[in-house]
Amino acid sequence: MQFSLLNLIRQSFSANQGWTEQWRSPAEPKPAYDAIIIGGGGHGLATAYYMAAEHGMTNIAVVEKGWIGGGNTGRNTTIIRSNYLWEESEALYNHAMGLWQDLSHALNYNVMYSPRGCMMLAHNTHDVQVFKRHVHANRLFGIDNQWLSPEEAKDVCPILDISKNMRYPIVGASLQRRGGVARHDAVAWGYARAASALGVDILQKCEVKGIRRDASGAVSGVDTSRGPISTKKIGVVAAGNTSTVLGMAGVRLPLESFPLQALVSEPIKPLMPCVVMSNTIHAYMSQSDKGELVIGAGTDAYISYSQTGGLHIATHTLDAICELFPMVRRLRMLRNWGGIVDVTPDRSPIIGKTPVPGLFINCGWGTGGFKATPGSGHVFAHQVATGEPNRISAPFSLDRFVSGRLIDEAAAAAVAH
Ligand code: FAD
Ligand code: PYC
Repeated sequence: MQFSLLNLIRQSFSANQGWTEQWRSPAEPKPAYDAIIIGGGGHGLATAYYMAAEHGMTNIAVVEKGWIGGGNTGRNTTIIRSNYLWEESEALYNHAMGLWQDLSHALNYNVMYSPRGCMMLAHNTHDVQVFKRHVHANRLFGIDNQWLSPEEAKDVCPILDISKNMRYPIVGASLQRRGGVARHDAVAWGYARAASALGVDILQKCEVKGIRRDASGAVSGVDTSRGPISTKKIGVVAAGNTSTVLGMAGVRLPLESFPLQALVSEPIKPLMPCVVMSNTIHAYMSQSDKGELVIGAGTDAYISYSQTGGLHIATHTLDAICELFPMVRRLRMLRNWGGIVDVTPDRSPIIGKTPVPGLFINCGWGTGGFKATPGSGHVFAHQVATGEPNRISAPFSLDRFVSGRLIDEAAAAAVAH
């Protein structure tokens, strides 16, 4: 091969894209699978991977209406943390945090997990009380989290403005040092390649349009845009579309859908060493390895299936960002986009059985499911493979909305719910 800069670039590009060479969607779905997972986002692909890797189920398929990672997995701002309040959530998100540590090795794919620290800013007495409560609850559970004065927060993130004459002065912050970010689409690709290597079929451009049931009412297959597929087990992991898919089996869920949006700036040299989030003013920011500042906004205030979101929400967020970090005021924004998040009444996910035998759900992650991807896939794989929840996922069953044992994490994400 001719040695030239162009060839080197080509080689390195094809090396980065190696996943396309190493797994392929089969030309046709098989007529029958032992189980299918609806939704080829990170959660669905992780579920399939763990079903194959840990439960020996390899005659399974992930059925995706678009392309893998094209939903919220490829649209989120990749913040990873486990500083939730209640023990059920601490167990779930910290299980994910544990899996993130070694995920690149486990998948043999660099998901670029970067534990650079996740800071949550307090702007008033209420924030201080809430975040200190989280710090104490987390430490009791064995999760790292610490309280910082404004000066200590600025030591960690020097571009923070901690002057006292701001509209929303910073009066303290919590910091989870193991929190951080990862490369979102690499997570989808890594799970896809590893699952495929174990025999899992990944069917892209294959939309599920109906759920078939046998005479006893149990699931017997799905109708898709590429034809019918028989199966006795279905796991639905279709964020933003869960109610539509479950509606195909006559199941109604306590979910509402909202657009959540994000934007990135033009790339600049490294200036942001950690993730900084503000619940109170609905803004958060980190810096990607490409140099772009990754900025997130709140949800729209009304239910919608739009994958954009209101412009005023992004504008408000940028006002807040400019106040928190005055030195970024002159930056231009490159792109903005939105995703549709499914939100439950207690802002915790639903993982488990449905009233239809053989039909399982994993949904309601709202604005915060990316960080959970490995843990969510791991516990849901156990649910679909064995038919029963494990110790970590059991509290998140659908029947908590009947029993009243809610897991109220309404203050869990630093964005408006
Ligand atoms: P998705 O990636 O959306 O996958 C679901 C898939 O199901 C889609 O690919 C879709 O095409 C497919 N599907 C739907 N219907 C059908 C059908 N009928 N047939 C076949 N396939 C179907 N979380 C964090 O933890 N940290 C963050 O910083 C963060 N930031 C966010 C920022 C934004 C702007 C958004 C929108 C979300 C953010 N989240 C964040 C939330 C996070 O992105 C989601 O909770 C998580 O990615 C959900 O993953 P998933 O695999 O369940 O969903
Ligand atoms: O859950 O950490 C989170 C989050 C940040 C932005 C959106 N969700």
